[in-house]
Amino acid sequence: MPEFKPGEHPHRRRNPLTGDWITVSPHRTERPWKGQLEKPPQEVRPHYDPVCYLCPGNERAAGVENPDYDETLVFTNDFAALLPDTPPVTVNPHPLLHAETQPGTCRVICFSSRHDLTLAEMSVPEIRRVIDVWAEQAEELGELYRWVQIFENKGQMMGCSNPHPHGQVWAGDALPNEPAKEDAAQRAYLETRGKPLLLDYAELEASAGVRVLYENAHWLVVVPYWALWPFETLVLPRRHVLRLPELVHKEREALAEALRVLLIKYDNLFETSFPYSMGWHGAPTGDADDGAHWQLHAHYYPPLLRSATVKKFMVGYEMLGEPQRDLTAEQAAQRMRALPDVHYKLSEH
Ligand code: H2U
Ligand code: ZN
Repeated sequence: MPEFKPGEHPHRRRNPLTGDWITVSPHRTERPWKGQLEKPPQEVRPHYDPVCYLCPGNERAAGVENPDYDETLVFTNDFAALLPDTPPVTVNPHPLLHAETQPGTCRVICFSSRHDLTLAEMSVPEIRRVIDVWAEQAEELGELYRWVQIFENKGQMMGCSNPHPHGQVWAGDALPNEPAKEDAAQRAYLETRGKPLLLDYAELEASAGVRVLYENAHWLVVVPYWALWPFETLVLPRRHVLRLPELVHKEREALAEALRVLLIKYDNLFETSFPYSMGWHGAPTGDADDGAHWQLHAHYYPPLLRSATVKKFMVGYEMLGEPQRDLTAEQAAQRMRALPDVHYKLSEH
């Protein structure tokens, strides 16, 4: 038998946060560059769009008018998926039929009053402001609910309804599937190894270097070993932090720098406004334990594979078996590391 080469032989990698496996098929790696790839026309958006429901002063559904804000804006989603006045009930008439209600709330966060910006094109102080709002929301809603999910859906490809830079927060009393898996895995790791899983992982990645695409004194951005999306990344603090509100001033500044570089690299990859879903995971709030097995982190899940228009489909084997990728995490990290950290729109061609 030949010696195993992870860059050549099909193999499976295990996600220690969820226990899920992914198939890696590096021998199939896409012919790197099939000549010039067509770019989608660059969209030019106005600073203010009179029909945008997120722009300052405009009317939203239900006839509410947005204030004339100039930095960020937070409001309760007019079509919230979770509602606070839901009675707590479990229905379980048969082991096969099990449901429970979940009181909660949903909010929308505008990252900027400017309709034409994205986080990738915002300055460090402007991104820092968004981080502060995320932390405020995590703090405020964490006092009311067990799980506060801060996220951003960016781009039409991800089903985002409006290009105005914004994210969402959904908060509820249940621990959803993904954080529930991460909770169990991190708890078990701390019990057996005596250290938080993702703190150990950050140290491992920092010393290996091969999957790191950006680092500063407080943060590490990596393509995780077990990434399933081609250019998936994980943003990790270098010290033990349970939740966003705990981040101190210089950590928030450094995070704004890290996110800015990451998002610029993403846009530069295919010279397009890069679509993704991202979100923060931190210790649940109000559990009996202190959540010390948790480590704060952000996941970025971008769908693009080969160009501004070619996305990866999670279908077939991936729906029925398990996710599969061609490009290895190491190759993706190398590609991203090599990209400039000046936004393509600002650099001379
Ligand atoms: P996306 O990020 O997925 O496009 O969602 C934007 C949210 O804005 C969506 O959840 C809400 C939608 O319910 N929304 C309002 O709260 N008010 C409106 O007037 C339109 C959209
Ligand atoms: Zn707008």
